[in-house]
Amino acid sequence: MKLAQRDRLFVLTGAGVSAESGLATFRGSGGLWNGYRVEQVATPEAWEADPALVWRFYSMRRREAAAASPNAAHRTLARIENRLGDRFFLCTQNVDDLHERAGSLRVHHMHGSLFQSRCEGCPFLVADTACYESEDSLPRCPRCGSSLRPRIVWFGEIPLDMEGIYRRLDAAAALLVVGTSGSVYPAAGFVHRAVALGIGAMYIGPESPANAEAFDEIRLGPATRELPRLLEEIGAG
Ligand code: BJW
Repeated sequence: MKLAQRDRLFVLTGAGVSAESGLATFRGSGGLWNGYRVEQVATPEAWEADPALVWRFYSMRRREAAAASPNAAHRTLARIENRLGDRFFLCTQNVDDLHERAGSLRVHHMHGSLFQSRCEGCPFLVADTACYESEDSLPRCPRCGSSLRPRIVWFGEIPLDMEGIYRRLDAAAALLVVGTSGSVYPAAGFVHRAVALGIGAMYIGPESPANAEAFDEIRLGPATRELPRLLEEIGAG
């Protein structure tokens, strides 16, 4: 991947980028939680049926993410951003904060943030690192009294700021996708949009994603190995 002096880079990351920090991916082995698939706990229907179960799931995720550290893949993306400045944009499907802790500044969490909660009845949004483990400890909105839920985009909900995402993608000269199965939309469709606009697209990860056919180049390998190699190649202008 070569970038000319004014070229912009759009990066999309998924669970694979945090795998080497010890955080489980969704669809790999170990991707189950207490026998539940992600589709069973990451939906508005699950929340409606059993908020305590959903909060236990996200409480566990908060604990695990807080205990994890950024890895060489997160750090390399921060170094690429450091070289490119505002020609760099990182859109992550991940809800952990490892990109920020590695030093990335221009990060957009399209599927929400693990360490935020929001009210389901009013616009109240709050930073929240607490764990809610039992039925009688579930949090309520201090403004209107409705239930507070994790600020996560579940299946059937619209990812955050799609307009801003597409504006950044359309302005890019290259799309780099790292560590995602290419099976969850709309993120899985970014590469098709890039192809239609003539934007070069590269994938990095240990196995081919479901949308592999759309990429110009696929580099098979763990992100902690392949991203530092890529950094050496990028002429950041
Ligand atoms: C490594 C590695 C290493 C391992 N180095 N790599 C039918 C057709 C098309 C679409 C739909 C459909 N039916 C329903 C839909 C829509 C639906 C969808 O896509 N469903 C599919 C299951 C078919 N999507 C939605 O509902 C979305 N909303 C939507 O579409 O709204 C409509 C709309 C959109 C746009 C504009 C207007 C309207 C919402 C999706 C929300 C996803 N939410 C989740 C859970 C919440 C977050 C959380 O709890 O963390 O987000 S699901 C889960 O999947 C999570 C992830 O962000 C997301 C993607 O997962 P990811 O990153 O791909 O992880 P894995 O585990 O699948 O893959 C890991 C990868 O890492 C693998 O490839 C490994 O090889 C790799 N890897 N080690 C690099 N060391």
